[in-house]
Amino acid sequence: MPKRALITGITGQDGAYLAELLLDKGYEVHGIKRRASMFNTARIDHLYQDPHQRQRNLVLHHGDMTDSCSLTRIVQAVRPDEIYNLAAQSHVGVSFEEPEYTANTDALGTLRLLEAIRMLRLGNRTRLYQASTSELYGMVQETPQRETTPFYPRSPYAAAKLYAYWICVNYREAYGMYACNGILFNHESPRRGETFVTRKITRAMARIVLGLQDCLYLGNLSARRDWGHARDYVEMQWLMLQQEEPEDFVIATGMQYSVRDFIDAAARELGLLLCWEGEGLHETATVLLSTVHDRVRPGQVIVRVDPRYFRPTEVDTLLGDPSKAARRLGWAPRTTFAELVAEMVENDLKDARRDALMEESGYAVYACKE
Ligand code: NDP
Ligand code: GDR
Repeated sequence: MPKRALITGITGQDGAYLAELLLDKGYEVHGIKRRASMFNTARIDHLYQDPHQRQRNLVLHHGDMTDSCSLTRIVQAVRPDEIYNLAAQSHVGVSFEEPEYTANTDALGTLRLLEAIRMLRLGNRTRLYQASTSELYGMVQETPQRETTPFYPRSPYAAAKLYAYWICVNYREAYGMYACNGILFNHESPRRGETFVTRKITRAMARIVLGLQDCLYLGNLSARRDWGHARDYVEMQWLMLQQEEPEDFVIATGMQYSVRDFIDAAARELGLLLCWEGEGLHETATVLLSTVHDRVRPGQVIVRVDPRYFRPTEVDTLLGDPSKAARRLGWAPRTTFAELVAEMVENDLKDARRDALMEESGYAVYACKE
């Protein structure tokens, strides 16, 4: 019998990479998608299997982390060997605007899953991976951050994820459940949501060089993050559940860059050299040299600051120490920062070229800007 996995958040960035990985490993994969007014499976459409086929190894179920009934029903029907709890309202900025919904989904949603496993007496069979986060460290108490570094959450998102972290530890200790926290630092990819800062940058800059957009507006340019590739990080999610004993692990690259560094790296990929001027709200990036794209002229301001993107409380700096994962799981990230930026830029340039072609052919293209 193939192993059976259930992925909450299968339609998200990590869910899509993890589904690919598990299918490659011969798993029967079940995923929870929520009802939306339009199709919301773009990231996994390439894995789609006709629900009318009898033999399928990818099955999607309607459910929601805010709805115990659906979660219990799905866990009961699937009886998974492994659950990967990736579903979340995962945007830190948005969590200040929707704090209650974020807590309901990210904190209580995790409790609902654990309770489903417990009530259905699946504790001996089902292993749970919880998508914990470097945001738990928030106002950092130690650098680099490791498994033992104290937490100090700085947003409703991080506070909700703190509850989820501890409820997993508690169910592990109280009921002997196999539940692990992966404390993952930021990880990105061409599948990253368009409103997270890396994707916002690569998408906007690709559109700028093709003349589809003039300027990119951002918040805190000095924030520093430890950015890895999502494809590398989902391997670690799987590896964690293959250990004899459940444990928590930090997953990171051990390298740190600022938002400004990310912009410069994306600019280089596009053949632009930028000049940074001004401070705070008045900081800008101007094109100094443009080697390949005639739509961008030297002197054009392509990055400005908009305070709308500042957060009431910010996480200024995060840098992970992945040495426990390296030692115990033999894990190391494969993709460098430069390779990550290059892959994201290439993907967004392809999309922007398609939009430019559509416009030239007389079709209106409406692209959302953050
Ligand atoms: P995404 O935002 O790309 O995906 C989130 C997924 O959760 C989507 O499938 C989304 O569905 C689903 N979802 C949201 N709310 C609900 C709900 N109420 N019920 C059911 N499903 C819901 O996140 P990532 O893939 O980037 O991250 C995966 C997990 O890892 C998240 O829990 C995130 O908080 C955590 N994490 C992410 C890091 C990162 O850098 N990417 C780092 C550390 C932790 P839909 O597609 O319909 O919106
Ligand atoms: P983060 O990612 O908050 O670290 O959470 P995000 O890309 O949103 O922000 C990173 C940093 O960039 C700054 N920033 C901006 N951010 C956004 N989104 N938009 C902007 O315009 C902008 N300008 C500057 C932010 O202030 C921040 O400092 C991500 C999510 O995936 C979480 O779910 C996950 O838990 C953590 O990573 C680890």
